[in-house]
Amino acid sequence: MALIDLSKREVHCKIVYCGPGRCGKTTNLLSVYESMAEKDRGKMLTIDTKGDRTLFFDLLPLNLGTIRGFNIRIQLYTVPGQTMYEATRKLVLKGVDGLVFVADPLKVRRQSNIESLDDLRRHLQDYGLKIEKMPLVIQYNKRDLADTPTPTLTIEELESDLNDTLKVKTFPASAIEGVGVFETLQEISKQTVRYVANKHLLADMK
Ligand SMILES: Nc1nc2c(ncn2[C@@H]2O[C@H](COP(=O)(O)OP(=O)(O)OP(=O)(O)O)[C@@H](O)[C@H]2O)c(=O)[nH]1
Ligand SMILES: [Mg+2]
Repeated sequence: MALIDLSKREVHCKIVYCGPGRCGKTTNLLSVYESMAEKDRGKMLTIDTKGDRTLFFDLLPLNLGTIRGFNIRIQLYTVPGQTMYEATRKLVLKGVDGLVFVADPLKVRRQSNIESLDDLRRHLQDYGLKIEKMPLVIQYNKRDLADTPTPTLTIEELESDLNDTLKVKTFPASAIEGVGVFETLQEISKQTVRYVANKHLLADMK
């Protein structure tokens, strides 16, 4: 998917937001869409949605400005989190350059987070990719619920469930309030552009 167009001096990268159903992937993209200036964002495409459940994917193209004279163009995707849409998730992951794993803090979703991360690892493997080698950040979403009676997991519990071995950068967030959304995007964009640039540099040297 990643493409470096030397004639247009453009870098194109694909970043996919993953995570269990209802963790807040679509809400992240909506928050990014609302906070970006019109000139830097394309149309947000929401392909096949029932209520607030994504059945296929969301797509938001962004222009993140220039790095060393290259225009950085990023496409943000979300997968459908519901377990039964496994085949679609795999399809959306094809050609991924960077990943955001959005974790749900609800205690009842503890196992769903773990299974969703395993599902992601497996799909990447099928595409010949190792999760440990990919640009990846974890977002601990819905932190606003920690101040409510809703039973939620602590950051420490989520860390131990999801990031014990990966040890990637993590961001507390409340996508619905627009908190932590930009920080998550900024870090994954930085990692992804570096990864794509290195990959092309190595390919050129072969
Ligand atoms: N309290 C709270 N609710 C949130 C937050 N982010 C999302 N939600 C709510 O969680 C529900 C699911 O959010 P979505 O963004 O549709 O979740 P999704 O991950 O795209 O779900 P699927 O498309 O089914 O995979 C919605 O009702 C959102 O309003 C958050 O930070 N805090
Ligand atoms: Mg969705």
